[in-house]
Amino acid sequence: MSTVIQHIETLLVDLPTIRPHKLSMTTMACQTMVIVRMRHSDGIEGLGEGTTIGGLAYGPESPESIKRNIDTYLAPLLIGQPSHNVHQLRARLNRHARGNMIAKSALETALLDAQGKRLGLSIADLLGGAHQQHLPVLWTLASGDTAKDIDEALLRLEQRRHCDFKLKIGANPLDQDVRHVAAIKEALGDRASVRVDVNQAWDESTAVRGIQALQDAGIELIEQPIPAREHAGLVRLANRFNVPMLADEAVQDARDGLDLVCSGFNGAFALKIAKSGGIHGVLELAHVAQAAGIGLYGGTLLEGTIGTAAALHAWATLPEMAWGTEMFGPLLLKDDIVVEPLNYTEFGVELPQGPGLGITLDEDKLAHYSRK
Ligand code: MUC
Ligand code: MG
Repeated sequence: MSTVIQHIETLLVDLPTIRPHKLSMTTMACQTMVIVRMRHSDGIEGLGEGTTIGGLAYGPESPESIKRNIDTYLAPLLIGQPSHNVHQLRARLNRHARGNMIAKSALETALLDAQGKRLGLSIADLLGGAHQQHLPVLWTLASGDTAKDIDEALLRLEQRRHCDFKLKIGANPLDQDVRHVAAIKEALGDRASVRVDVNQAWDESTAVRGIQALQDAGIELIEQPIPAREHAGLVRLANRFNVPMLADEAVQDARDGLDLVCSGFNGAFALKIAKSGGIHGVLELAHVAQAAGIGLYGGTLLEGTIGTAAALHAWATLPEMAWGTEMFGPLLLKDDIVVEPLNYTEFGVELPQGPGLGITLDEDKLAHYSRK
């Protein structure tokens, strides 16, 4: 008899951050992850994670909606189904449930983790094999204080942990943000690449002024300066400046990617498994980008170790990530719920080894941080 999906448990896990993390739409002091434990009839358990930023501040899914929608709608579509055919299960979820991409991503990770454990293969191997075992990882400076951010960057450089930095701006008046970014770039000089993420906070005319000043200050990449749906505006900005635009919220999946490419966008795409409903969806977007000559960036929604590991397996299968990755989520958290944390070393992170995700839960920590 073939193996079937028997039980799906979801847990809300709250982990404090090492410092306040300030974005244009929210300040985080804690990260809430939805952890999926999917049990199969052969006794194998697959793990997944669905995580967003700041409740409903970042996007239309909150941790609570991810959990509730998995429990109520998505899990019943999977229970009793054969475990092994991830493509069919993905299609089933997409046929019966719209949206909910983060929830679907968490479930797909759990399916792939279980299948990898079953076959004795890592997720990267299941996907055809890894091009790389070590991926570069950027750090986000977002304490809200210029001097603190400079100290943090210098420490990370000295530790050889990060040499690329992204600054979260857009919450303050433009001139203040530009002074903040320029001071950090000046302090770091050629030792580090400095990029900004505006998280949709500007209108187009503010963006024109802001990007000009940031380009003059030596900033290397401008992420999502204007609202996600303003594709035409993003294309205009990309064509107007030498400094490249990175589409993040504007590009959820392959269809968005194709639309941007066909509209003449010539910047780069931030990939996130959560935006695209999982590993297969995000790789579809990556392939559109590759065909169009668009540079890639491995993005995060500040997932913990399980979600970060899932993304690393996907990024490892890509021949090139022109802009590296920002898979630092676990480092922003004070503690972890896994036995062995990811190995951050030499300005990057090692791809976890072992079957599936290559990650084992720490049951005591999980129980401690799970919401009662
Ligand atoms: C985003 O929009 O890129 C990534 C790094 C970070 O600090 O926030 C996220 C979200
Ligand atoms: Mg972003």
